[in-house]
Amino acid sequence: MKIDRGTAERMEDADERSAMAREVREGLERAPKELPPKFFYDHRGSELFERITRLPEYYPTRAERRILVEQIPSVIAELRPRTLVELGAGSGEKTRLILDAMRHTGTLESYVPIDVSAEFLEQSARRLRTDYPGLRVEPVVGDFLGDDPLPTPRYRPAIVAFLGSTIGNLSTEQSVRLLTHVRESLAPFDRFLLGVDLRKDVRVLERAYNDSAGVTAEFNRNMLRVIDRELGADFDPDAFEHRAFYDEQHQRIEMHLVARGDQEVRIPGVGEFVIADGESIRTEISRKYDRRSVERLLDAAGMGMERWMTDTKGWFAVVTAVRAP
Ligand code: SAH
Ligand code: AVI
Repeated sequence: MKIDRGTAERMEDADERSAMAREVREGLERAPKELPPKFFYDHRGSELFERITRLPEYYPTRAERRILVEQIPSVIAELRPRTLVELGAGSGEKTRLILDAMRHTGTLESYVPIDVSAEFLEQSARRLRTDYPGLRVEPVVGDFLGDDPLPTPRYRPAIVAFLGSTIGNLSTEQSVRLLTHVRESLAPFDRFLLGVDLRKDVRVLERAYNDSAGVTAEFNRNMLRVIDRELGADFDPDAFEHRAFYDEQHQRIEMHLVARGDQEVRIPGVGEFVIADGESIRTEISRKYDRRSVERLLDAAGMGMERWMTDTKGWFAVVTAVRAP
């Protein structure tokens, strides 16, 4: 992970590209084919995600925001944190509710947003520096699934936040590994703040990933545009159909890109691939949780849940957790 005390920078382009080439090759050689969701997020992908958060069908952002508005002031008043570290920060819009509460208690000193979307991260960091004079904003461009430990908070107590149910986009192994890194970064008075989307009526879930304006479909196809640009591949994104459905057995949404007609794709330095008519590439899973499954996950990473906070419909939860003794 690359720490930049001032401006976010891209990783060395060559390193970044060869890591991407390896992951794309592995994913397309797998049966069924699968690509990691982090490849959605170039600047356009981050903007498309922001549009998703405002769609009438996509309830998670609004539900989480409501919980934070109502509950975060008391959490912050109790913990009096000086640093906020945030995984997959994105635009940092909801984060402002936490920063405002920290400013209100007079403890706000440092904010460390971590994200793969370099340009977008820097843009939101600039806005935050303007809006929170005196706040140290220290963005880190990088993959939170990498081997590096998470950045050490400059001032404690600290909160490490992972909002938006981005955890749901990870496999169980990836989640436990990442949360173990989170636990290792926590001191006894620090807290982990996690946002998770909850299980609910399948129709509500499926609508959220199949919006009528087609923004989620564009977000999904954006992954192929990113691979075309970064690796010189020749995917035709419009030759792939967006498909999203709820898998009851695994309690998760799956998002796929389904080939319309046989697709032959050349990726320089990676290989040539045929995606047959009707064959799909899985681009994302989005797990849905209940209280027990979150407790189990935290427990597996050596953390214990403290607070469980939900919206009135019980559609989303924000939890605080502490390092187990
Ligand atoms: N936290 C925001 C954004 C969620 S979108 C919210 O709740 O609205 C998911 C964010 O995680 C994006 O900004 C994306 O760029 C980032 N992201 C996805 N995979 C990542 C990875 N492996 N490492 C670092 N950031 C990642
Ligand atoms: C970022 N992540 C939690 C979103 C989700 O709901 O799984 C990404 C997303 N995919 C389609 N719509 C939104």
